[in-house]
Amino acid sequence: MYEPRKEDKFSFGLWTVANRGRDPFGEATRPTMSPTHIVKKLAEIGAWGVNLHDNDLIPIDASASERDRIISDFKKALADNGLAVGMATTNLFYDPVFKDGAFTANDGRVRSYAIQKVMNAIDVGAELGAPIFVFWGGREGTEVDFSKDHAESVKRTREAINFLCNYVKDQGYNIKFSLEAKPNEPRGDIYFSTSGAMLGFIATLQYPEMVGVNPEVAHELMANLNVAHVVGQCLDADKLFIIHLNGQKYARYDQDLRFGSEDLNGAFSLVHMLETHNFQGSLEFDAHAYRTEDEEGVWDFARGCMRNYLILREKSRQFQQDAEAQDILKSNDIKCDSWNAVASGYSRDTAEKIKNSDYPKQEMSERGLRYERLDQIVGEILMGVR
Ligand code: GLT
Ligand code: MN
Repeated sequence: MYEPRKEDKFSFGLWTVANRGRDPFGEATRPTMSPTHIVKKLAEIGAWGVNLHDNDLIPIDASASERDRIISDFKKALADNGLAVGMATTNLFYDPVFKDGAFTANDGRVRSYAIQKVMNAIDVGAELGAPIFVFWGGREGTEVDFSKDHAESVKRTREAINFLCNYVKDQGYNIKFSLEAKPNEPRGDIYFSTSGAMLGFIATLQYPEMVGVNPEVAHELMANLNVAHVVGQCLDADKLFIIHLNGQKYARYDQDLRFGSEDLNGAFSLVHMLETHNFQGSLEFDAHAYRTEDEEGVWDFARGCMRNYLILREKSRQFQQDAEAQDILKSNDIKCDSWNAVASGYSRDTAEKIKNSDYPKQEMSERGLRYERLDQIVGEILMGVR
């Protein structure tokens, strides 16, 4: 029942399972893993796809012939193992040249180099059949707030994304862009700190229909937000292209823990939203194994992410079939003619009618909603006693 299948569309970044356990206070605890080995292992454990940055696969200083050889080996591994590429992206944060940002660097040459690097990465993504190309601007931001004009930074980001949308169209690629928000880390403050900020920005672009978002659990929690609510707004806007799943404790550094290992209620609410809205995009795990693990622990981690999602999906179904829980939800869903009129659009007549209506304010105020019971039911489902 909890075995991943291709149609679940689970994927992992090369950078996630290849994470070597390095942190700001300590060296790597695991050896490197080759991309082709990762592809083989991911297929073995039942993932559908793999995600990558340009430099997860191709070293930043590779020659053209090295690049071609690496891509052809990787394509062969994908074909041999029946794995898809869920998304591709550009590393615009690791190299020292991006120390003050890529599209928002004060140095126009850095901004132009970033455009060049992204176009090359888009070419790689297109060659590998990636339907989505992600932008995560880890270095776009400041520590010193008066070092940049923040309105100018937004404008420069728009100029970059508009240019790159045109590049994709010009090349005839079948690729859409997805913007990923994070409030801070590695910069003191990162621009477009939440998925909500990204949604507002997308509406100002030349081709808004080409651009969506991929909220990440940990990033929204770092901003003290509710991920299920965030996902609700993205779904409503038809902008949830993919999602980055992981685990995170509130108010900490970016932990990127195994999905479902923290905040079980939050993870349940998120899965419940995705499942009840029949989300069709890929479910991408952007997390890594604890620093204590060897390679076997990495695959335990990866299996655990998928298994936890599938368990929570099953729990969501159980909740949807729980007569008592559904009864509580139904008893709170009270239909009202005035609201039906509001929902069907404004008319002077409706406005007049509503102004002249009497609503049973006291009864509405006094009615208990039974959310205590509802939450207990879900808790018992999650704890496995119901
Ligand atoms: C980086 C970051 C992730 C982004 C990746 C895409 S890289 O590890 O923490 O959230 O999704 O650039
Ligand atoms: Mn991510």
